[in-house]
Amino acid sequence: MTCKSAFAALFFIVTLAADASATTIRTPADPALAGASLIDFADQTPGAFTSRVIADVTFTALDGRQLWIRDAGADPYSSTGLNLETELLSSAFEIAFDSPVSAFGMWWGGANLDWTVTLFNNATQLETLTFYGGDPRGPQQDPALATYREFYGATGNGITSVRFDAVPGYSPIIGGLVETDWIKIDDVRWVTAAEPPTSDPAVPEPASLLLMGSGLMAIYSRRRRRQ
Ligand SMILES: [Ca+2]
Repeated sequence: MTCKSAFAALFFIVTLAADASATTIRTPADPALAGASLIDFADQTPGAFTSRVIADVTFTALDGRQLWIRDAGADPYSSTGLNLETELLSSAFEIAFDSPVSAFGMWWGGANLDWTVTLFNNATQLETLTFYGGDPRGPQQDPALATYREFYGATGNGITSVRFDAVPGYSPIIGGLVETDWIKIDDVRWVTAAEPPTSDPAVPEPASLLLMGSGLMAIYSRRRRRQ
């Protein structure tokens, strides 16, 4: 093993240990959401706002516009009673968690557009996903098959915030190009990430892998000196 390839292998092992990629969640029954905390907005004061803290979660409009909490009455979408809405007001917003989470999810109702969903661990971007709307050709391929009451969420390695950006697109329902989207979010669920284990010998941490790596390097250079 050359010095260079030893370093490459070590880098690969450390990267592998530190990274776990995100997956999309499509049902509140997903095992990743077992024991999740829940916000159903039922105890909230209705109204428009730019930022609001509920339990350990902060909801913020990011485009200088506003979000709503309100009850639009019986509808064919996903919400029950009070819920969070963008109502053509906001094309970008953020959900931030006080403590890193391993998974989150929510009812995602009435989306016409696709939304780009970016997961962050503080300033580090973890993953970018798409929550599909009903109108553009999303995974349903046929708008007639879109339910407009989807459940969407994701798992991730220590998610501290999630940014949602509407992807402008043609809406056959609205009959033109739309840049903002009226979505209704309810029953926001999240699971606080477990503290990383400190003394589990079965799962080597990046630090111990580094030590292991430097051991390999020591053996390598001793062998080299002998030659
Ligand atoms: Ca509700």
